[in-house]
Amino acid sequence: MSDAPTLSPEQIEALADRLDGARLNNAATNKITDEHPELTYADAYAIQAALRARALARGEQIVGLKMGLTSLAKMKQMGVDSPICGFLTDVMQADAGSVIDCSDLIHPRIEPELAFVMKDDLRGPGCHVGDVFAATDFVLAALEIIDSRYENFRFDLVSVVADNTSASRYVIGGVPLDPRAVDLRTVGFVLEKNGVVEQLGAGAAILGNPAASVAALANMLARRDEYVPAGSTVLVGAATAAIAVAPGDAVNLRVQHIGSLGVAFG
Ligand code: OOG
Ligand code: MG
Repeated sequence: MSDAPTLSPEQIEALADRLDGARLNNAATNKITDEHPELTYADAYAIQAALRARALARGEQIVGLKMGLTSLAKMKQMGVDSPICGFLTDVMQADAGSVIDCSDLIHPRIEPELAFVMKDDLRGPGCHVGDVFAATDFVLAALEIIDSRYENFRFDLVSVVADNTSASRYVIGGVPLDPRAVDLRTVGFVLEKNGVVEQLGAGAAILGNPAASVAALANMLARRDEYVPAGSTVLVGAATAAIAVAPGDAVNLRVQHIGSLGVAFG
């Protein structure tokens, strides 16, 4: 796939309007490649940037970044083959122990992640796990609630990039961990819904090492002259497949060495 833009600025704005409307009205839309089969990554990240500009214009604050599709389990579940990134705003943050209102969402799924909280800027290209360890303040456990704005949660890579990688809500918690204190590759994840174990994982599922996901993020951003700013929360991508949630569900994640956090749906 070529990476040159194919859409005009007017088309990019119109598609961002459509996706933003779908997010604000909780109404799924058809995927962008249905009408624009030639959509490139450059187009898709331009649409994502237009969504970010709209969020900023209505007072949302950018608080972090997310990687997506960094594990084989996720790539298989969604039928795609490479990592992508998106942005996180303050309105996506939900408190551990809170109840998330499903009437604000289309078809939510939840997935187990780690969050790296950065103390220094992290810039690519050439960023590696050592740079990530040096720039990280601490790591927490995280649950990401994804909610594709596309019908039936079906998309291809460029469509999901345009949709800010399905970002919807996230919850962080547990005891802050120094990422150098343990081997993040063997850290275990247990995801339970309504007291039943639904998914099990280990850190190595995430690009071999969750810190490698943060390095990959900095290297991807560098291609667009962007970087991971100090103070950002970075979600590294799910260690397992995502599970569907509905009103009445309670989800709990336990991450070895970090502890547990939960969220419920109403
Ligand atoms: C795309 C977002 C993937 C992850 O952690 O892999 C993602 C999706 O599956 O809808 O956030
Ligand atoms: Mg995710």
